[in-house]
Amino acid sequence: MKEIATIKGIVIKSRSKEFIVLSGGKEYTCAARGNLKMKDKKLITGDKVEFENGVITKILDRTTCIGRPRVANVDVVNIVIANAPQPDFMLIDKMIIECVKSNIAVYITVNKCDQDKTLAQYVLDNYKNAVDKIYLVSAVTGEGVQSLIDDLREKLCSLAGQSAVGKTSLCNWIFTKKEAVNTLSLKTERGRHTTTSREIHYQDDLFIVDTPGFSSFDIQSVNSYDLMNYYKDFAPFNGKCYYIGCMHIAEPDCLVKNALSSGEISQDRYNRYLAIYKEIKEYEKRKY
Ligand SMILES: Nc1nc2c(ncn2[C@@H]2O[C@H](COP(=O)(O)OP(=O)(O)OP(=O)(O)O)[C@@H](O)[C@H]2O)c(=O)[nH]1
Ligand SMILES: [Mg+2]
Ligand SMILES: [Zn+2]
Repeated sequence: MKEIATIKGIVIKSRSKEFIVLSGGKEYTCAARGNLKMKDKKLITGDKVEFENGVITKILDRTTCIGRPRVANVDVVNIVIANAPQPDFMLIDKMIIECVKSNIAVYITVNKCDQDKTLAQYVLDNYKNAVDKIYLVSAVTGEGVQSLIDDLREKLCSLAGQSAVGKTSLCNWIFTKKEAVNTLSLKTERGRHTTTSREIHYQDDLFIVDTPGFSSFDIQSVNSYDLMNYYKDFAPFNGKCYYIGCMHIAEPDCLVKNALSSGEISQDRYNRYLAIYKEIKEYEKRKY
């Protein structure tokens, strides 16, 4: 009897009922065994799998997985922002919270720096202690992209962010050195070629997932009393305020609030912390 070899690989994209699995540098088109299509353990891009004869038989345990972008085993989430469309910093802060909570490294890449540099300065001033790395790039001129590439080697990186910030353009530049050609629709501020699926692009030791843009983010799984722990910029102060268990809200002698006046913590980031805290509190009130 002929033996069937089980091979391990990673799902790089899916289309309807087909999954493309990368293994040993080759791509295999596979179907999934019925029980791998159930809602709670549905196969997604980034999943490491076992397959045999074109059928995926097993999903290996995921190291990481956040709700948005929904990609498994990501090492780095790279939040892409641009001067247009205007950044939604509440959305960005929520993404950072979710990544820190899930132990995923988080970078911010300010794209379209060929157009404008004020956003770049804002991000450097307000996010230097909040995320792991910040890159200032242009997917049109290619400026700044090489240092991003150098930091992404041997990691699975998922791009994330609002529609039309240039995630696909950045991918195009990284993998083909060709600039983006599609134009921004003025009416919707969305690219005309808006991405609809999550796909891993790869070359040598670079693995980057292009994802569809989004404009809302759910952090209902975060507890209000844990929230401060997902702010890396608060880390030097957490647990050191006058009140044991200070959440840096209305408590007196709070080191985080003191750090606002010295500029060590960004006032804007802190204001959004209060707003997000309030949102979570309201959600918790409705729930219990
Ligand atoms: N000036 C300038 N325009 C850019 C740059 N990067 C992207 N664009 C333009 O921005 C628009 C949107 O780019 P996309 O790459 O489609 O954006 P996206 O983030 O993939 O959008 P979704 O797939 O909808 O999430 C296009 O018109 C691009 O040509 C850049 O660095 N500079
Ligand atoms: Mg896109
Ligand atoms: Zn405090």
